[in-house]
Amino acid sequence: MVGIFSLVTGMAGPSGFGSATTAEQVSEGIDASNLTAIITGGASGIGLETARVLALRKVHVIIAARNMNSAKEAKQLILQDNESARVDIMKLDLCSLKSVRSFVENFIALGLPLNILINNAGVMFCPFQLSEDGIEMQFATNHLGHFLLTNLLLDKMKQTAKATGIEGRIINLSSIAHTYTYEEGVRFDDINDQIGYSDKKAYGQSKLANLLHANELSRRLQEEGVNITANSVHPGVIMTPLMRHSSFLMNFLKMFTFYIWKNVPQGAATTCYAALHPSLKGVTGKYFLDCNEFEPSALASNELLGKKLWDFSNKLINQVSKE
Ligand SMILES: NC(=O)c1ccc[n+]([C@@H]2O[C@H](COP(=O)([O-])OP(=O)(O)OC[C@H]3O[C@@H](n4cnc5c(N)ncnc54)[C@H](OP(=O)(O)O)[C@@H]3O)[C@@H](O)[C@H]2O)c1
Ligand SMILES: *C1O[C@H](CO)[C@@H](O)[C@H](O)[C@H]1NC(C)=O
Ligand SMILES: *[C@@H]1O[C@H](CO)[C@@H](O)[C@H](O)[C@H]1NC(C)=O
Ligand SMILES: *[C@@H]1O[C@H](CO)[C@@H](O)[C@H](O)[C@H]1NC(C)=O
Ligand SMILES: *[C@@H]1O[C@H](CO)[C@@H](O)[C@H](O)[C@H]1NC(C)=O
Repeated sequence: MVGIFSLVTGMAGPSGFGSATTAEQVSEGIDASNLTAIITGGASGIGLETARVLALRKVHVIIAARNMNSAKEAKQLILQDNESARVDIMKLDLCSLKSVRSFVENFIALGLPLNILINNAGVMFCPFQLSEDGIEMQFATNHLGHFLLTNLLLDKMKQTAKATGIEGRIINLSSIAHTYTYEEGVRFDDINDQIGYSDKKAYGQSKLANLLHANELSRRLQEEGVNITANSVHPGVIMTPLMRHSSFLMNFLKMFTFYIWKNVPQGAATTCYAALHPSLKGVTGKYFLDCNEFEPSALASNELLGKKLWDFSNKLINQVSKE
């Protein structure tokens, strides 16, 4: 209830920020000129605003996008503010494990450090569809592609954290929708079942997977004693191209729930808070909403489920790679 109250009123929470805070406000005064960040899906919506504000704080930003034309436009837009801003664009299609692997090869070849990874790209409520690897599209894009991407970039992030003494940060764009999933949380035995497919629950399942993944990764990194944190965020409810499969429903809902909707600069705030704010030093395995820590669902906090998802994801990737 407190959550809803502060969401509607924009009242700040314990962090000093709230639902009305923008990405620029949350990162004000931060000099991040020593940091390099990858933002998946950084060519539109919340990801683009995140890229713009990180670049404003002098981060070297890599926009990883599947559509290189929108990525070029995104870069132009950021350069309009400051033509010396450090922005690069690279091709990444998260629903293809092959594309994930070649993105990582190309990135490693640049010889850049990597401090921040923002797993932001996503699709929502699409009709049943299989990825080129034969995996249900929302799970493949929102979770599995990011799972492989994160694992392949982890060594680079560890090297960077060690060499620079600067904490690495991994941020997963989850969603409040993680609470609306299939009964068992993740349908390990029926991940590709078309008959029982629900476009809404499959989205919730993929967003639950994002949370479980960040939590399990956080545990593993702590165990290893690595200076990298992994957290999840719910950005708020924001009208973006994400709603393309549900624009009628969303515009209808918005008429009654306009008071909980955010604009894009507000939508990118929690991501930028998790990526840059000094008060989150050492904080890991947490879930943030409106720039404040929040309790996720019981399923999302279930360690066994997190471990099971980790093994399941690895098995899927190995299967695809053998075919
Ligand atoms: N907006 C909300 O209310 C809301 C609420 C909760 C959580 N979120 C989460 O926030 C994140 C960003 O969403 P958004 O609202 O900013 O939506 P958006 O504008 O549609 O951004 C998503 C980005 O992901 C990219 N993408 C989709 N599939 C991809 C793939 N296979 N490979 C590479 N990139 C891909 C899209 O590129 P294309 O343009 O090529 O499709 C787009 O740039 C998502 O993870 C979403 O689940 C959003
Ligand atoms: C979330 O983070 C984990 C690493 O913690 C990654 O493997 C997982 O797939 C990510 N998903 C997204 C899109 O946030
Ligand atoms: C960036 O790194 C240089 C060299 O290590 C250091 O002198 C400088 O203080 C750092 N800048 C910030 C803002 O941390
Ligand atoms: C423009 O960006 C560069 C690189 O991040 C930075 O060094 C410079 O201070 C920025 N200029 C302004 C006016 O912010
Ligand atoms: C980890 O990173 C933080 C923040 O950058 C830094 O203050 C701390 O000294 C680092 N710890 C180690 C063990 O390198």
